[in-house]
Amino acid sequence: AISGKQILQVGPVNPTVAAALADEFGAARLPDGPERTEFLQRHADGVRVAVCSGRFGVDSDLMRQLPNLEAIVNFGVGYDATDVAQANERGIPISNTPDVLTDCVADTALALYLDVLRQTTAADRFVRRGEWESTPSYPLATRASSKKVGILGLGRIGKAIAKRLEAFGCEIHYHNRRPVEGSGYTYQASPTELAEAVDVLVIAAAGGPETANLVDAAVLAKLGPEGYLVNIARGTVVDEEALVSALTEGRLAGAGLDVFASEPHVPAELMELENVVLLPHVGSGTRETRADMAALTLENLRSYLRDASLVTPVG
Ligand code: 8YV
Repeated sequence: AISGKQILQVGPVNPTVAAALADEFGAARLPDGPERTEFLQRHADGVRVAVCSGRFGVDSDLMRQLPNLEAIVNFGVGYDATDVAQANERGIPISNTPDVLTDCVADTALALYLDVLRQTTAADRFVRRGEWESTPSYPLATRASSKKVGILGLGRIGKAIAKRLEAFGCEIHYHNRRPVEGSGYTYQASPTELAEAVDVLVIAAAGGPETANLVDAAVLAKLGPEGYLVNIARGTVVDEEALVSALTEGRLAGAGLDVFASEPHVPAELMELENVVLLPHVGSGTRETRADMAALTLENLRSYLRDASLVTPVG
């Protein structure tokens, strides 16, 4: 049987998960900074299960230092901070938390979509600055209903976003590794073709090496000066430098961003722009969904400790 000390918490995790790891399992926590080396020298061989979250995964260096690692339990649906290739090579299964967060992440995408087109937070700032008193009307925004919207990555979250946008009368196009049978939406063969066909591009693709910089300068150019970008997936899917240039030079109408290339860093140029909505990676951030994600994370851990099976393994 696996004992508490053989479970390693990597990075900060959700408070419910952290409390269970410490109190129920007596798990160890990987220290940050200089103590990490000593900790690993002493304990690395004993680690059999790693629990991680968000941008603190089991990266290639750490995984190499854990020769007896058997499983990785990830809080969150995305696990791109973990070296999946090395895990696959070594036969180390990974679990994530799909489905339970789909609705909240899709809701966040819609919040960004509506905000960036209708300028709600920018208009709120206008009121708070007291400008309404002196300026009779706020500049006109862009219609959000009945737009052509492209979904990059028509998985669980992409479909939930598309379904919400259908209620706004939007025409849905998408690009995905493979066309999705029976979706009823228009498939575009590449991100460039998708961007060319739509008014708004919504990114819902998984992160990791396969999707890095999928939305590059060429894709943004096709979206054009009237086009908008919404990203609730991973910052790495977008060439962030190209995005910042397009926005600062007026080659894109606006962007709603929940994710960034190297969080929590947000490019300073974006802070100045009224047509950009910036969120601190809160896509799944509701009490209800985080509780469900915590429960599913712990279910995976308990299941692995019981019989070496994961409830929601990836891939
Ligand atoms: C984070 C997310 O995991 O599920 C994902 O992939 O990006 C989020 O839900 C969460 O913020 C914890 O870091």
